[in-house]
Amino acid sequence: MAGALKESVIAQLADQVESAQREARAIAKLTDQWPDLTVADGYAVQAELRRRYLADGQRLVGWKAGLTSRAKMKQMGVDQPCIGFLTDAMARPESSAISTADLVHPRVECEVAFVTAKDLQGPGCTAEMVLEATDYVLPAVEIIDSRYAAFKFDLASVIADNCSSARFVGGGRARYASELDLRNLGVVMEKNGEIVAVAAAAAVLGHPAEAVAMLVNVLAEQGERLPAGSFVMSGGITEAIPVQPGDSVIARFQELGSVSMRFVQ
Ligand code: OOG
Ligand code: MG
Repeated sequence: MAGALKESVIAQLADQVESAQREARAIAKLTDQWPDLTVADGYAVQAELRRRYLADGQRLVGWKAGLTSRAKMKQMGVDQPCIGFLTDAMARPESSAISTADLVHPRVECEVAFVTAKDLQGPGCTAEMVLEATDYVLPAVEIIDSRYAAFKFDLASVIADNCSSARFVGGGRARYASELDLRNLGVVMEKNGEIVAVAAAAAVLGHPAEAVAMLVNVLAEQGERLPAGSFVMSGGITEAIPVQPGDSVIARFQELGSVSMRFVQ
């Protein structure tokens, strides 16, 4: 690829992000050091991270779309969505206590998650194709944690940091997408008993299945497809809310039940 960073540089950048993730330490965004870092370079770093985590025994369970709602793009000052990978090591059970000791500055966001029953392959994947391939949907909360100082980044840097992926909790009630009006599905996020965010799933690219289609098309650019049985989060519907030890969070989804968790040291 013209202008793409050398493999040795990609490996060096992956070293920086990997140690920041493993040690829960904030680092300068990669573009401070490499101002010409492109989105493609960011995905090359992310792919190297994925290769390392899988080589280390983690299992790939799915993918996430990020920066798919106006609220999120505005909050983060980025104007395009991104994708990231999810492994079993990031999953936490519903209603559990989640430690923040191994996170830098966690934030929570409500998302609609899809579980696929058929392979999806881009380019040209559409929301209709996603819905056709979907087994069921369920509510999820993603705990994101940028490894960049002050949670500030640009698109290439956040992609290299696996789109801020850290933890995720799926739960509530699984439902067939065909039985729901996913566009108008409302969500309410409560922290310590107070409502901190309210929105409808249409905030995600007009329909959350559009976000999954986008994800499949980005995977295709990397020569990959989304295999049947994947768990896919479609992106924060509301802005992300910071959490600290002692906080309890409940995300209530219309038709899909709720997902709760608390945070401990
Ligand atoms: C990037 C991750 C965004 C979402 O759902 O929008 C994301 C970030 O905001 O740190 O996961
Ligand atoms: Mg998210």
